[in-house]
Amino acid sequence: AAAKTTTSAPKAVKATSTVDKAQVKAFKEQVEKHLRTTIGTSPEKASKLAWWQALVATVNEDIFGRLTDTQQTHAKNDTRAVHYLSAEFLMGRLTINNLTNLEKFDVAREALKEFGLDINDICEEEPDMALGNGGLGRLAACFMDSLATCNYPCVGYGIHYENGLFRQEIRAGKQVERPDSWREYGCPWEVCRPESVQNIPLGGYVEKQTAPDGSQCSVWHPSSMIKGVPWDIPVVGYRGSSVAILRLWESRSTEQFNWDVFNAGGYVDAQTEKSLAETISKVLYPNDSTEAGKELRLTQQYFFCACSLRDILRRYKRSHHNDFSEFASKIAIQLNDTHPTIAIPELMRLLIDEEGLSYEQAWDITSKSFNYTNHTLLPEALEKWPVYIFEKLLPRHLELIYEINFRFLNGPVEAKWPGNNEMKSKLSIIEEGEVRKVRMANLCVITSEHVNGVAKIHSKLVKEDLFPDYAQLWPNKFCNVTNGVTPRRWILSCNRGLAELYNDVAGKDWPLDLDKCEALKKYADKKEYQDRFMKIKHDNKVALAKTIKELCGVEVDPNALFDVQVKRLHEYKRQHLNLLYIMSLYKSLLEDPDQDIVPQVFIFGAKAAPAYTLAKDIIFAINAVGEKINNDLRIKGKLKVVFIPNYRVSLAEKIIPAADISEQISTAGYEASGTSNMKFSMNGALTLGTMDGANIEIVEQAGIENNFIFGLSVEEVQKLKPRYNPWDYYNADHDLKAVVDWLDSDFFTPGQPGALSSIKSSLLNNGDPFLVLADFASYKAAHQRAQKMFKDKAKWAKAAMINSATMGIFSSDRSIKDYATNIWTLKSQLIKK
Ligand code: OX2
Repeated sequence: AAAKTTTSAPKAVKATSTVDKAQVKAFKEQVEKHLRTTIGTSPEKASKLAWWQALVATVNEDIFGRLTDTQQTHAKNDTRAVHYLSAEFLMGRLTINNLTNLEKFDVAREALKEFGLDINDICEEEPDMALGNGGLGRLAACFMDSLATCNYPCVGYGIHYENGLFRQEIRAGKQVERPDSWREYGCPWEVCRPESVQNIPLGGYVEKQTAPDGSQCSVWHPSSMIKGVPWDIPVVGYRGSSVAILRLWESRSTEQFNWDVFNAGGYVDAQTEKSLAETISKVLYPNDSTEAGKELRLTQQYFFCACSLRDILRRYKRSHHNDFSEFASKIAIQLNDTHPTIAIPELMRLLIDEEGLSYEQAWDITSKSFNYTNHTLLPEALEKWPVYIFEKLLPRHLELIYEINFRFLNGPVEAKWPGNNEMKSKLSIIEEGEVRKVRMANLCVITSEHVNGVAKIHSKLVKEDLFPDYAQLWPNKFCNVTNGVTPRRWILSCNRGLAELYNDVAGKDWPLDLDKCEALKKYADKKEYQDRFMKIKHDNKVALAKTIKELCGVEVDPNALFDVQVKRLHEYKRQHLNLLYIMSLYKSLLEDPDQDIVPQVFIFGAKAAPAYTLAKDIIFAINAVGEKINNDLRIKGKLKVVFIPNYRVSLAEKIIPAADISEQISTAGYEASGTSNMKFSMNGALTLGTMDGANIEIVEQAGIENNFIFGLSVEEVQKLKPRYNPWDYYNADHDLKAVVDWLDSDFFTPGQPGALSSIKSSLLNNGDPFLVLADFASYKAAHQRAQKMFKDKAKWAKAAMINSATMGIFSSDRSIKDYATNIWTLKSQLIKK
């Protein structure tokens, strides 16, 4: 029956939500109280920053009560808990998310309105907590939200970087990196916990001692001590269920001043020592999917793992004293990629050297406690640390790694492949060569109970291509947990219009059970619902157009198709494939300015690792091409290209709800999962993408007919790669040749011929491993299909609605429940108030 004729069917027309007046009044009073007594100002004088601080103080009153309840319940029940170790947590802003999860957003908005303030405007004062690079760090943040929401006992452990990911400025089209001091004026969400400070040894040497019974033991004499200071950030679950803790470690010197040096007149030297210790948590390494390979980076990793493990042990011993027999049944540790691998030998060391357990007992506990998530197959991302760095920083850990390796090679490997030295050297934790190296991923696989990839296809490749020999030894160790994203941040908080639509068609519980959104599917053919859905999209596009005007100075038309690619800049993600297509579209418009094409806005956002020259060249090229196109009157505004500087979580929240097309165009087999692909689909964008990562599972849900799939499959890529000759494609396709050659001219860079040549060269010389030219023709065809569909408004609306409605499985609640059931054997705990 049509929605109109059925009385029980929800209305497609927007309902106005009502907010309880008494609650608004109470909230208003609380904010004013904090403004006066916490911040020390008044409504008449307060700056926006002060208002924001007062708002946070108000929210914190709620949060800390619930935090205490959560911790008391867990302590009383002595629950098993998961400890999520991650070098990155990309939290973004917390205010709107916390208000949303406490179901106080509407109340807060109305309360601030009565002071004449716009809540969104006030919340713009909050700096992003950008303690991560991209997908891996944001995944950890979504997981914290889901762990709290689903009431799983947990702690997130990471590094309290003084500087998060650099702030990107674009000057004359080029990326310039600036420091990001996100807590320069303090962060009101975090609480320092001096009572849980840890001291971490570093450097020095190992002394062999012989015990009275003749057995050998090792004594580590470290050369320095670093203090680890914990900062806690509470993470509120949806509807305030439980409050999880994210504990981030800051490094400090153990002595404020080295008094001996100071007294001897060495004031400056004393300060140097202090600043060396503080360097450890100073800055996040800005590499995404590439290892840094720097001594300081290993020190960072060890520092936060050592602090976290002591914290875990301290808490365990509070209820179990020195009896470690229950350790593995109480503690699960998840390694978010190989960055925290050093926690493995550190736990061994703590159990053997400090708690007096035997090697066998320690190994039994350690190998039952750890699990490892792999996030990439890129060889340049697989961490390998030179043995000489270990000798210098962590000599005792190196000794333990050798021992683990020796027992592994002479145990399981020898049993399976007797006398096979080739297999031993392949599976060894140590890579032989001019510089001997420790392969961190091997140590993870050997130790962990479970090893998982992050999307079906990726997990298959992890098992079959990356670790095939380990999979023969332990076939059941390998599993899949497809990534997910939190619908609280990625729909409810960032797309209020869509959230209301779902409230109307699916009831109010969809943020806790995203499968409920499927209810929208049955209205996907109904004009009034299509209109409402596309009106929401249009409003979001109007808002984004305003942001683009502010940030890029470019006028864009909200009626145009918004085609978006936002993610870290990397050759495998192929922003340059997108650019080649834009150039070919521009070229065809120049040849025939009157052709009937859909007006399009191509939107980019991307940071490049500062040392990744080609990635920076691609940013420059996008800006140069955009500059030319946006100012070319001949094409009558049919095409716009914008590069939004300093892409980050808070920008994603504005961009994603406004996208019509989501560009997910990695070379098949390279993007482990992708997570923005899920956010885009949830918000009603159609995916223009390859059969890679989670795109495959997205299309499985939403239907291939509602998306634009193109390009070589994983198998085709694997087959083509060894014989790929880019010149064949270049010579065979006129249009392609013309745009590639355009890069050599000074057409886009007047007076600077060759300024974009590095891109051409990367595509043609040395055989481009990302096969950009091989996918060009099919990419172009996909765009043509998209344009055609966009002209059919009803068809597009239906496809967009189906995409949004079918993303239930990509809620990070589902991912976390998969981890809890299949990997952690963890039960949720209802919190008593
Ligand atoms: C990213 C992967 O590149 C991305 O595909 C995935 O969605 C994300 O992790 C979360 O799993 N650094 N970042 C990643 O891997 C590494 C290493």
